[in-house]
Amino acid sequence: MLLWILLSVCCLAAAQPRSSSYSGEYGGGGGKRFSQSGNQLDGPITALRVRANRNYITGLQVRYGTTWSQYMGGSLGDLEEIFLHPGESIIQISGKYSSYVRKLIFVTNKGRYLTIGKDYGTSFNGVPLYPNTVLRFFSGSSGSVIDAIGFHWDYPTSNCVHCAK
Ligand code: MMA
Repeated sequence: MLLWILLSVCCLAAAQPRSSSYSGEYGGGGGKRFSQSGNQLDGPITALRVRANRNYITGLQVRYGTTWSQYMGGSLGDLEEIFLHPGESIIQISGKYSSYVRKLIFVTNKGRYLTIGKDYGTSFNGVPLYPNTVLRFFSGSSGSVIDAIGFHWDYPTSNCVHCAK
């Protein structure tokens, strides 16, 4: 009986469609590690602030729902702000890296391409493994620039799960 229960639980779990995947990490080994996993509770990604100077992606801040994450990186270069449209999600991030992140190209499910940074280094294409999944949060390492970056994909989330309704 116990074996039968265990077997059914295992088979049910195995039959669940998978949805989570990870792309990365792209960049070098410097900086301090960060993960925005907990920011998902504020809602889906709705805007980005990306800073770049003539060589590197120097800073990153991500808006989850209506709440901006902590700013990662340094103050060199210019800050660019990108707002997504309602229902728009990031479905691919390509770019270049060497010991640091050099270039990021955000591609959305509405066919927009948002590019920032320099064409130098090794190319990467970060895409989700499973259909209909989108960028849910970033992780990586930063110091005075963004040293490395990784992308976490899953089904789109709805709104803030811990805000008062
Ligand atoms: C800091 C430090 C390093 C990191 C660089 C670039 C200037 O040094 O955090 O570990 O590699 O910034 O982000």
